Amino acid sequence: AFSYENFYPSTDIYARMTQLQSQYPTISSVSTIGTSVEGKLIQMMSIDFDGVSSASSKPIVFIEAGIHAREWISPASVMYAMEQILLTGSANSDLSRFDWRIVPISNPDGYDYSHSTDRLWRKNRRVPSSGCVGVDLNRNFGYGWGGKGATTTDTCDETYAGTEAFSEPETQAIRDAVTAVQSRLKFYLSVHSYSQVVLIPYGNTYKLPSDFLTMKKVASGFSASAKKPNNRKYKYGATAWLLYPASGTSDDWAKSLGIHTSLAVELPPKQFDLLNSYGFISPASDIIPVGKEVLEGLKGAVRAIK
Ligand code: 0X9
Ligand code: ZN
Repeated sequence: AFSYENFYPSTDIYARMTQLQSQYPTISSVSTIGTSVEGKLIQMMSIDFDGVSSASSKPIVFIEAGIHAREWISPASVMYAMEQILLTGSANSDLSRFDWRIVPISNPDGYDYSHSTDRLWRKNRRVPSSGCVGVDLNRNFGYGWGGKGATTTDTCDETYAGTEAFSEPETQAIRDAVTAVQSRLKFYLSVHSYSQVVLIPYGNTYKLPSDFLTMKKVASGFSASAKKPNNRKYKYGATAWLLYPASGTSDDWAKSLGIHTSLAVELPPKQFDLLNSYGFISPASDIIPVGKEVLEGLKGAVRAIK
């Protein structure tokens, strides 16, 4: 049976999403937003607090998780937060002020490959005509594609950006699901591990956007609330300064649509944390504590969005 004491491959997570949908039929729906390189479904949970069949005009939060295969804590903690939003959202005015679109496994081929074969796999499973397998999906989006912190020449690079922007079916799926709700989209969150930081666009430049301080308030709201469950502090700041420059990322592309706030969060552990030096290999005992941080962080973030 599914629990938050283990990590699971995509089929089990999708089964759980279907089960949750049947438990909350009035407010939830599961849809297929695309198909991976290997033909796996990319599934999205929609939570519409006014009811699935009403024409809601609520603002939308879009959460994309699991775009990097090895970052297992991302799908797991986002599934935990999703369940809590379904269970408690109707009675929570921070959560129910928004409708939610949640893609827990944005890279199902890579994710399952990291379960079956190579625990530290990052990219998707694109097989090129020559060279190495895999495109970094978080370099394949159509804003600043191929710029700083990405490579377009070496297919073997861990940040290989693909042959062109949106060359991959997985990024096309996210793109189309996001643009379908663009007019209502207020907040986009890309969930990664690890570093324990909240990153503010844009990642492809050291220059700050004119509304940086507006987004910084949302990042600060996430950080302050995420600290509540376990007293873990998430630093927040401009991506290129706090982490490193990266181009063609999902959060940059989402922000470029003109939405209020787009952020990327890197879940625990911190970098250079000697007590928790497991890096990408999160223990399953982290799922519930980190899941609570994601849930509380989201509440704090949306409270800062007016
Ligand atoms: O490099 C990445 O894609 C992300 N870090 S990770 O270790 N999870 O691979 C950071 C992406 C942050 N977003 C932007 N740079 N815009
Ligand atoms: Zn990542």
